[in-house]
This record gives sequence, structure tokens and C-alpha cells, in this order.
Amino acid sequence: MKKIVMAVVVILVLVVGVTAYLNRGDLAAKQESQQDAFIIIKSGGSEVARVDMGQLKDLNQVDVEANLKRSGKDPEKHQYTGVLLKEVLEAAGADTAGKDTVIMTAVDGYTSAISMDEVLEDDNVYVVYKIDGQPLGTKEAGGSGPLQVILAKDPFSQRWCKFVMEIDLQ
Ligand SMILES: Nc1nc2c(c(=O)[nH]1)N[C@H]1C(S)=C(S)[C@@H](COP(=O)(O)O)O[C@H]1N2
Ligand SMILES: [Mo]
Repeated sequence: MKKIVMAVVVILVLVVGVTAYLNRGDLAAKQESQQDAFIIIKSGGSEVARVDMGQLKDLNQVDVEANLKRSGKDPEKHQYTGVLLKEVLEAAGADTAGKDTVIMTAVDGYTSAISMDEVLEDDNVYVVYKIDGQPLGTKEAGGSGPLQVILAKDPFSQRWCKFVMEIDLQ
């Protein structure tokens, strides 16, 4: 009996250890994405490029007014700074032709979907890194970044993606 219990304990310890080992890449990528601020661009689920803060700042910077609507609170107008998502995709060499949806995934597991038609508008969907002139801050620091996707024309902000990590064209 004792031997069986011991064997079960050993197996459980091994399973936990192996799982932790297999997940270490995921975790490292998440932490890195937070510290170094980059977004993985995918097409049909496969990575096509990574865009980091430096590359983002080489693109056309704009200030955008948008309404942040937090649950249970009145909408607040804020000025965000960033780049149009379509220009980010273009710079990353991601082909939008034939794609109709953009799925964003965040470091907290949140996902939101926006239509390609919205993404291709001239003044709607942005990847931002500043709010009211200040860095967004990480999730740990109580912020919404380092990078966030906003929809300037969305009167509610539930489809905005804080702490964005991946953007997949489907
Ligand atoms: N990564 C992530 N993005 C998110 C959310 C979230 O929980 N995680 N919540 C959404 C919702 S419901 C709203 S209203 C806005 C603002 O959320 P906040 O009130 O938590 O700031 O962010 C949206 N984007
Ligand atoms: Mo919300």
C-alpha cells in the first residue's frame, strides 16, 4: 500500500514538473511581451512578424481622442497616442487581402474580435502606447499596456484590447 502511494506521489510530481517545463516557453513569452512591449502578428494562426515599441515609433504617430467606458462609470474622454493598426500590419508585411476578421489576444487571456472593414477605416483602430501623454503601464502596474488596441469610433470600450500580445488575421 505504502509503495503504491509513493508511486502515485512520484508520478504526480513528475506530471507537475513536466507540465511546468512545457509551459515555461509560454510564460517566458508572456513576460517578455510585457517587458519588451511587442506584438506577435499572425495570419491564419501562424506568426508572420513581431512588432516592437521601437518599430511602432518609426511609423506615423497620431494623437486620438477616444471614450473609455469602464463598467459602472461614466465614459471618460482620453487622448491616446499610437499608430493606425492597418499601418502596423502593412509595415509588418501582413497581407490583409481575403481576411475578414482580426482576433486580438491579451496577456490576461482576454480576446476580442474586430472586422477587417473596421481595421481598414482611416480613423478607427489604433495600436496605442500612451494615454494623456503618459505610458500606459503594465497590468502589474495597474495600467492597460504596454500596448493596447483601441477603437476610436466604438462608444463602449469592451472590444478594446488592453495588454495586447497577439493579433491574428483570419
Ligand atoms: N486584456 C483585456 N482587455 C480588455 C478587458 C479585459 O478584461 N482584458 N476588458 C474590456 C472591457 S469590458 C472594457 S469596458 C475596457 C475597459 O476595461 P477596464 O474598465 O477594465 O479598464 O477594456 C476592454 N478590454
Ligand atoms: Mo466593460
